[in-house]
Amino acid sequence: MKKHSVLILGGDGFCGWPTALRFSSLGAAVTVLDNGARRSIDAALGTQSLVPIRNLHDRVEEWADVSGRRILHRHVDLAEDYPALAELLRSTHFDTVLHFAEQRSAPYSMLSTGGARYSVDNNIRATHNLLAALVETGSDAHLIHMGSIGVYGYATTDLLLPEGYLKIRAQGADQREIEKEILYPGQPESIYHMTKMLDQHLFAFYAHHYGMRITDLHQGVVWGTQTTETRRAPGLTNRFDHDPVFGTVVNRFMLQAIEGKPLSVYGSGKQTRAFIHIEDMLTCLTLAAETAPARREKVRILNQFSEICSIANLAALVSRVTGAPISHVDNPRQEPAENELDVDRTTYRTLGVKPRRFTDLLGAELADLPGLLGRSDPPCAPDLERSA
Ligand code: USQ
Repeated sequence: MKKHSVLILGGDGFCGWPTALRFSSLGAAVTVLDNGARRSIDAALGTQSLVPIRNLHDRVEEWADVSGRRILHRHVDLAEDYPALAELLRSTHFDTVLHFAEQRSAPYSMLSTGGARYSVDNNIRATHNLLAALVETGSDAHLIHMGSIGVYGYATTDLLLPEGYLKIRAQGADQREIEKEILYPGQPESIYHMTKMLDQHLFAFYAHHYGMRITDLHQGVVWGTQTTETRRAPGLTNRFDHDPVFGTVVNRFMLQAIEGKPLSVYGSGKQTRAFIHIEDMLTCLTLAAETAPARREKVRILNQFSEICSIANLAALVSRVTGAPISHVDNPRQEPAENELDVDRTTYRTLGVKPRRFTDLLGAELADLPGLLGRSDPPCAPDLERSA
């Protein structure tokens, strides 16, 4: 990554911040843009990260003190401030642009029509402004986008969900059967996931018409909190979302277990999801950046996860390790009550990524949590489950 110039959009968030630190520690020149939306949504919802996090300026200063490496940062809203984005791309050459700058909570997009409209307005405009600005400024950066496995949808299909593209057979004009490859016709269960599906079509258009090099990562639910770099000083700590809107299931279960509360399994817990630990996400992102597709190649779509598990089995595992009781609560989400899930991860396997499983990592993560709690304000998790 030395001499590599990387722009990280949404670099103050749960995935973006540790990514900025990882690329910086690998020697890349890192610039972060963020509009602070995660922090302001927390304030509006009356919640906050379990461990208070420093503002972006202070975080970056702390990283400079600890590592001797400087991360440049700017407050820019991609959806609203196209000129600022275009100006940055015009004035600075980037080899890689990592795009995390989207509203990322499915429940937030289900809370109200306001949440749904914000998710579409923000995510689609941010992605399209980015693509347009890359073209307008003549940038040849490799764009890596954080997508989602939920783009495929959670209906049981009996298919091994492919890496983005589905081979189909159809009747040709001359009656002969022809084979084609199409973008997988996903059926997202939330407006949030729908925005990631719409992103895919924008990417396909820009790769086809402008030869842009694009990688779209269909990632599972990320769990864990700290990474090698965020552990280096308290001021670098990553955010830990624990509320029912932004807190994701594994981290919520771990915290509930540590606090002696029952694990909140929604419905039967037969919903099945793909998961990846945050350190493994960083390994995958680094590999994705090192292996850009060629110009004029179709968008490269990679499924990024380590393990597939039902929520009930996940709860049983956390309960076995911690002794926490399990409670089945009414599911506040609109999602199938149960599903099966098989997902292809050939590319990362070929690139040598060894999936690490809950059984490998859960003990260490649970051991870390009391230390984090020691640094927290009393956790404030409003009971959004009822209103969600
Ligand atoms: N769930 C519970 N109890 C809880 C919280 C969640 O049973 O206390 C269940 C949900 O009903 C759902 C599953 O756990 O079936 C996963 O929920 P989640 O909140 O952990 O994750 P999700 O809403 O799917 O979204 C998260 C990220 C999103 C990312 C997605 C990857 O917030 O940004 O795109 O994971 S994926 O799910 O593979 O599409």
